[in-house]
Amino acid sequence: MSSTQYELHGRVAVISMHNPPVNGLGYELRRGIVDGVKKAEADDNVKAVVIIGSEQAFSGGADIREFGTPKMMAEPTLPTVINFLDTTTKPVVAAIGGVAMGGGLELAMGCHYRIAKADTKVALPEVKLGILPGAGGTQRLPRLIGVEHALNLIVSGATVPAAMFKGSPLFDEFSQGELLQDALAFAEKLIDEGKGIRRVRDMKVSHPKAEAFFMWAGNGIQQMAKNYPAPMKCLEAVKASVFKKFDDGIKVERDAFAQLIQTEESKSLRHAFFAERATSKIPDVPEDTPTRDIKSVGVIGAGTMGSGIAINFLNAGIPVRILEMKQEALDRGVKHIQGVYEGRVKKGKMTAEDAEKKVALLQPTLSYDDLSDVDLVIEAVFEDMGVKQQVFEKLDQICKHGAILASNTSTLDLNKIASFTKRPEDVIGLHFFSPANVMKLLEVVRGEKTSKEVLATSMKLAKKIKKTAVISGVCDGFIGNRMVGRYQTEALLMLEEGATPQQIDKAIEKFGFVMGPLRMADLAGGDIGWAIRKRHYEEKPDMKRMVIADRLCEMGRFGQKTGAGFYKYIPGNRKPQHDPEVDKVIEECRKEMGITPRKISDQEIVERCVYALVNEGARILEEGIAQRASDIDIVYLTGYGFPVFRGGPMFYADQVGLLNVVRAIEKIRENPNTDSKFWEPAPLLAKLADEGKTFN
Ligand code: 3H9
Repeated sequence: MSSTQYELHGRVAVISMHNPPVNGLGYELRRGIVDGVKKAEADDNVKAVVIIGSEQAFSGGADIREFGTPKMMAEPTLPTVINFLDTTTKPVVAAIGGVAMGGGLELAMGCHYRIAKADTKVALPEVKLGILPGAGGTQRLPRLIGVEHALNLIVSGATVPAAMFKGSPLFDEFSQGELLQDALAFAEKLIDEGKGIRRVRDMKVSHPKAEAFFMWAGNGIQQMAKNYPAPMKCLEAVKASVFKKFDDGIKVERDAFAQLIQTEESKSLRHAFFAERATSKIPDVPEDTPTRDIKSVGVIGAGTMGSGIAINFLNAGIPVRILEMKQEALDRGVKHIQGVYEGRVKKGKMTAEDAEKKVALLQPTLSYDDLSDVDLVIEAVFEDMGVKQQVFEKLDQICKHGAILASNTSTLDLNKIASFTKRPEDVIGLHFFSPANVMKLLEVVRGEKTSKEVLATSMKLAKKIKKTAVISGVCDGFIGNRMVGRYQTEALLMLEEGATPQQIDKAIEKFGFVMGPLRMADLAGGDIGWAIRKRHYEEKPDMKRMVIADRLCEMGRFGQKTGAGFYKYIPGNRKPQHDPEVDKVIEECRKEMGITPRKISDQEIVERCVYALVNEGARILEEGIAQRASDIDIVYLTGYGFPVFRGGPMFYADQVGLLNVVRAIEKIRENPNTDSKFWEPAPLLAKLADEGKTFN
């Protein structure tokens, strides 16, 4: 089917857009719209035109896949299409339902009239892609809804319902029935009343205290935008709508668009957009794979992790039975869950009635038998194979046929865990990140025997509980923790060699991470990393010890929870404070190891930490643990605070150039304090670098 269809309905020509899934305004669609309107102009019997999309989408905006390709610039471009509408003689009505976003909303604003379903999702979300509306949105929206509202919407990229603009000329009418029929009736009325074209560009726009308003708004935006140039450009363009003539304002917008689309930030954000959507695609699990109904969930363990996991399902309206061994621990978990909901009510994020309904879905229990009929069980018990064995053997005995048995393990061998049951095909890893009710990432660990049905069900469920699910194969630490282990190791080695915790964290945070590696270790709990290290020391007796970190743990310094780790903490305050005690420990350890401290540059800190992620990521990719490089990026963007404006470690490496990454890695390898085996460039990285290729 071609991208547009042209049909006559009496005196009205209807151009319907068909470019699934979201009517992205790609070249063919743009061409079809212009051809359709030209045809209508040439037909004396046609008195008005309606442009309509599908039920799901009027249009999701410019086709982002075309960005950076010749098709994007092929005429008619979107600005040309919209300019063209301004030159026509017959009224053009946009009939809007589903979503009208970005270029889609700009197309609608380029039409002379608009009728919409009240629940249409409306947005100019370009800023989230590191750009600004580039087809007149910054000039037309202020004319239709006022400067302040328009600036808010453009800078935030927020999606709001069309009904919010009732009473403004953004929508002339709201359709109560069938959209096309209502649009046709609206167009007929226009014709009957002799209403001609009405161009948004001719409307007035002003603000009573424009200078002061933009100054004030600019200060706020500047602070919020930090590493992103787009929000300030949005402000400049909206400001131009007030202070400049329409065409000059459009020029400001076009120039900014042309600049922003070339930035690393925009490339990274666009990469993240597609990467996030790619994660759900599993090459050997077709989209029509049957799934199981998950109507009830059991969670084993009511600690921070277990109760956080439970909240996800309660939020989605799925009843949860939460199990603990002791009443006291169970009560603590339930109290924690109630507290989270109370907090949401206090913050005005939900009503007390809603919160009550959610909590009512929770059934605390001390008996495994209460899990016999749930559709999915997730265990969040102590990270120890022996403990997991007991839990899974028990689950195998009591759970009904067809129940999915999931482990929240973050490092242990899922295949081994599955082998404790007689139904390994029903066993899967669902690795939530702490706090589990807040963090978006869910690593879905596919065991050797996990069935496709169980995998497809888990991915569907992840969507329902609003997680970004990434598939990982089985290995120690899966994707995220396996990589972070290497990253943390480099940070600890640099402590030995001469850096301070403050310097390391500052350099990594300047690079854009939400938190440096040592602050992160203090937040996660030093004991967790220590337990993993001790297991590794046992498995590989000749491996290098992390002397400083081990010493701090031996002193009971487990980070925030004990008030001291790599930093010290004042009770009730999470802000890390420099601790001279730590300096002393570091100095002692260096002496014991015979290391003379040297000055370490911020560049070295960033390269060693980030390229450790890249090198391990390349191995993970080559081993097939991750399905694609962009999945690794999503793990890091959503679970580990990697700067979104850098697109994730693998995308960042692509931008630096893999040959440059290899050269830097070879240099790091010359340092005798590093693990020279690890710092051999991963074969895949070396190969891609050689061939001048990229990961993504
Ligand atoms: C723009 O308009 C610039 C202009 O100002 C100026 C131009 C000169 N293009 O999210 P979903 C794909 S910039 C291409 O899972 P949902 C998406 O990749 C644009 N593809 O569905 C996925 O593909 P696949 C401003 C797009 O129902 C599929 O559609 N607009 C586009 O949860 C389904 O997506 C935006 O930023 C696109 N524009 O949500 C809107 N949009 O199946 C971005 C989607 O192969 N889009 N796809 O994985 C969205 O926010 C959501 O997709 C939307 C639907 C709300 C529309």
